[in-house]
Amino acid sequence: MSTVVTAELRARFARRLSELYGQEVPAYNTLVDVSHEVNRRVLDRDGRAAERLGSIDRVTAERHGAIRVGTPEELGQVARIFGALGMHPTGFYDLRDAHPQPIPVVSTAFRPIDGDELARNPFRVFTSMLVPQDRRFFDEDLEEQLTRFLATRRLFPDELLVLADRAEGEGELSETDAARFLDLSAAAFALSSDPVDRAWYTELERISGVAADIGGATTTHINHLTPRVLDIDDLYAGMQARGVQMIDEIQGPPRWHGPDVLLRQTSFRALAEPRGFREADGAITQGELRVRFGEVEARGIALTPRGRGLYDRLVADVDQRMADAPGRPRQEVAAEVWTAGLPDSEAELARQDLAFFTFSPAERRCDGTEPPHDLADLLDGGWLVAEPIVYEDFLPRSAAGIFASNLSDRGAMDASQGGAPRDAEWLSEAIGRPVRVPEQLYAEQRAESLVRAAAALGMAGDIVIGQEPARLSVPGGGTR
Ligand code: OOG
Ligand code: NI
Repeated sequence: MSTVVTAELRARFARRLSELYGQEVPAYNTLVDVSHEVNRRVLDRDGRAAERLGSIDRVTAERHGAIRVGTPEELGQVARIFGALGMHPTGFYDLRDAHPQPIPVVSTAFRPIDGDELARNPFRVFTSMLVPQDRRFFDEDLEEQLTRFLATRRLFPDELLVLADRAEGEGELSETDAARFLDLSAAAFALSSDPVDRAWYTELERISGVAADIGGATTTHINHLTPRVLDIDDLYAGMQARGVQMIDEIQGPPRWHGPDVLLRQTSFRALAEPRGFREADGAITQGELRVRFGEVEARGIALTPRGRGLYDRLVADVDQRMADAPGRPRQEVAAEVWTAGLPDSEAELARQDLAFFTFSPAERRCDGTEPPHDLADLLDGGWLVAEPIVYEDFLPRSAAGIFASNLSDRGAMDASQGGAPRDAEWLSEAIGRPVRVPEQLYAEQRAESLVRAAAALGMAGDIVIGQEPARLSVPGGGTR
């Protein structure tokens, strides 16, 4: 009897969610259509260069989703379901201190972590967990009510969790079990027809629309599914031309003449969807909620900690200029700041250790000289060729911006109160699984390629980047 291995199960799950979301939110299908048109156009225009950051097959199939849960127990169950799909918690994002709009959640992303798995299917899910213990958002009374409400609900049936554990343990499921797993998991992320308690939902909404979406109902749901495009500015214009109202700006780095780095994202506002409500007198009425939206993204090269430091300084510089002289579009100011501050070629990003690449020996270089040991010298001397490593993760500020753009008001927050401390270690412990550090994953991928390259060049000893032997993982990898 044939079986379904992890990568295939992940690909099927991604397709299944895509079908589901397309039925629930038809504007998503428009977004996917326009994305495909844009990608085809870029491929025609740029030829092979269009596939520099991923094959067209990978990019066309590529999606990320987002879900939101209420407690560490729920997040632990989510981790088991995604574990079955070869998706591991990666990165820690604290959106409670996000600028300019704090959101009462901490987040991680479940994703494949090795190159082969990413190439087979890179599906990832940005997953947020409410922090009812944070006094800046919730008082003691509301924390207690939320905790009680969340403790009584079950988001995922036992049968699903048992199948998930089997899939993760064995690395595969039988066709029958796989079909059942997909039915149950898709159902768990579909918009439920259970009525929402109006008074409870409204009370939470006063604090935060996100708190209401997470803690105001007995179920969870996928709240967006994001295709990847090769030209997000083209897509933005195309969606507006079709009459879809997009948020004001593209989040993340600006459009500029240099290489794409990190992640650029934009979205359209949540659409009204019919939902049942339970009124104070017990009557069930029909109403609507706006919680689910569409988002699209363009991915660039992953930055090293040094490159990320530079990126963060450029963002701060743009903020400062916008504050000093408001009125110009942010993207325009950012493009100027970028042009002045960031090297505009892959070669320079690699030489200055600002972005992550893998390296392989250049084809012909047999003039009898000894290769140097420093990476920049090896690149200058034409010993190595560099291939960019794609950024597979998220940006906290863009994430908070995406959340915020879909809230109808800013909610209430008392900054003078203490916030409950949360970090990657806390999260690892709470869900009983290691939360991977993205920069470490990229650094390992780079280091492996350098070890192979050094061997192929017959070098004794390591290739060094600046002063650091490449084998070391990044200093202060951080969890941003
Ligand atoms: C998640 C928002 C963040 C992204 O792509 O940065 C996100 C949410 O709305 O639950 O998905
Ligand atoms: Ni997203």
